[in-house]
Amino acid sequence: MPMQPGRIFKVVLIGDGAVGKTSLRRNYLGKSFRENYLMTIGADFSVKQVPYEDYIVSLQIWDLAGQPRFSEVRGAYYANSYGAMVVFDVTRPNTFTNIDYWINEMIKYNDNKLIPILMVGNKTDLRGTTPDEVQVDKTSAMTYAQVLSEWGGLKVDYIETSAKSGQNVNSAFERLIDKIYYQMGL
Ligand code: G3D
Ligand code: MG
Repeated sequence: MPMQPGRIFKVVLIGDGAVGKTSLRRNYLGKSFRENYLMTIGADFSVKQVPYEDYIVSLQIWDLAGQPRFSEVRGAYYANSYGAMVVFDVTRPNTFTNIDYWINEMIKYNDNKLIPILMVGNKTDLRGTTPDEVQVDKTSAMTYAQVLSEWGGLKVDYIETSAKSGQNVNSAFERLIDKIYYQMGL
C-alpha cells in the first residue's frame, strides 16, 4: 500500500537550559537540521518526515531557544502539542528535580490536556566521568516516571540518550511517536 501523507504531530522539547534539547533535535535531524527561529516566542522548530506504518508523519519539533523561563509567551509554544519530551541532564540532579516544573507548565499552557510524555535522561556518555552519587541513576528516574504515570494518567516513559554519541536518539523520537499513536487509538 502506498504511503499516505497527512499527519502532522507537534511535539515540544522542554527542560532546563543546557540539558541538550537542541542537540537532540540536531542529532535526530542530521543533515536536514534547520533553524526556524520564531523571535516572538523565543522558540525554534524543525520538521522531519517520518514514515510510520502506512503514513508519513510530519513531526514538528519545537525547542525553546534562549531564556527558558520566560513564561508570558509560553501559550503559543505549547498550544496544540501532541506529545512532549521532558529532558534533563543525568550529570546535573537539579535539572531532574525541575522536571515537575516543566510538566506543570506544559499542562497549564496546553489546555490542561494530558498528552504523552517521554522523560529523557540525556548525556549518558558522561556517566562515570563524575562521581556516581552526584548523577541521576537510571533506577531513580524510572521510578519517578512510574510515579508520574500513576499520578493523573500522564503515561510517562523514561529513556536515556546521548545527543553526543547518538545513542538512543532515534529510539526516543520513535517512542514518542508510538505513544502519540497509541493515545489516539490509531
Ligand atoms: P539546550 O538546547 O537544552 O539548552 P544544548 O542544550 O543542546 O544547547 O546543549 C548544551 C551543551 O551540552 C552543549 O555544549 C552541548 O554540546 C552539550 N551536550 C548536549 N547533549 C550532550 C550529550 O549527550 N553529551 C555531552 N557530553 N554533551 C552534550 P556546549 O559546550 O556546546 O555549550
Ligand atoms: Mg537550545
